[in-house]
Parts: sequence; structure tokens; C-alpha cells
Amino acid sequence: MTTERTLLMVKPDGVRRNLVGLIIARIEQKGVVISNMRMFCMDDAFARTFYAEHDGRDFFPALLSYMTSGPVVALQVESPNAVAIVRTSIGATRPEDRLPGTIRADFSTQLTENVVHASASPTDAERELALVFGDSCTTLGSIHT
Ligand code: FUP
Repeated sequence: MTTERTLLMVKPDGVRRNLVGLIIARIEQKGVVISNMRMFCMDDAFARTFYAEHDGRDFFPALLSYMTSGPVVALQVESPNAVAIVRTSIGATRPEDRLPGTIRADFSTQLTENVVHASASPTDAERELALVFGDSCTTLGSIHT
């Protein structure tokens, strides 16, 4: 399988709770490559674009408010099957479905405030990486080679 890339993001509650280092360590020790990283604050327009698929849902205003409540830390992660591997590592959307050992299960009981985001598909990953990193995400990682 060729290398794939995905977006892993520590959300505002994860940053506030000082979980950034721990989350990076957990994902890094799996053996994936972190090939870009950025800490920034989402404004309302960015959050709306990032979560456009949920526009109109009843939880959308609360999601926007949460995502703009403080800085996030975004990581471009590369490995074979990166999308599926990182998604599995963060755990399910619904708290009751999260398996022990996943990041969301271990650090959150909440549906909205769930500590981390990871792209759901390769298409989503490319869209989200372009939004977050722009031109600086175009080079596939040659780190560690
Ligand atoms: P996920 O891909 O697991 O982040 O889940 P979704 O794309 O379905 O949802 C995006 C974010 O919206 C989730 F992180 C949690 C939040 N959400 C709610 O707050 N309420 C809902 O009913 C569904 C999702």
C-alpha cells in the first residue's frame, strides 16, 4: 500500500487540558510519520467551512462555538492506510461506542467535546489538509528517509 496522509487535530478541550503532548506521543509511537504541524485558532468562517457537511444540523451552532473556543493543534500524519489507522486510534463518534484504548474513550465521555478529530476518508483528508495547511501540505513526507 502506498503512503497515505490524513489530518489529526487536537481540539480546543484537548489543548486546554494539556493533552497535546500525550496525544502526539500516542500517535507517534505507532510508527506513523508526522510531516506537518500547526497550532491556530479557528474563526467562525473557518469552522463553518471545515464542518460544512453538518451545516443545518441542530448541533451545528454548539459545534462552531466549541471549535472556536480556543486553539487547536493540527497534524499531518503519514503512513500506509493512515486514514483508517488514525480514525481507529481516536475512537468512535458516539461515546458509548468508543473502545477502551482509543483517545476519545480514554479522555472524554462527551459527544461534542471529544478531544480529537481525524479525517473520515482519503477525500476528506485531502480537503481538510488543504484547508489547514494550504500549500505547505503538498509535499509527501520524506522525513525519516
Ligand atoms: P467524527 O467524524 O467522529 O468527528 O463525527 P462527525 O463528523 O459525525 O461529527 C463531527 C463532530 O460533531 C464530532 F466530533 C462531534 C460533533 N457531533 C455533535 O456534537 N453532535 C452530534 O449529534 C453529532 C456530532
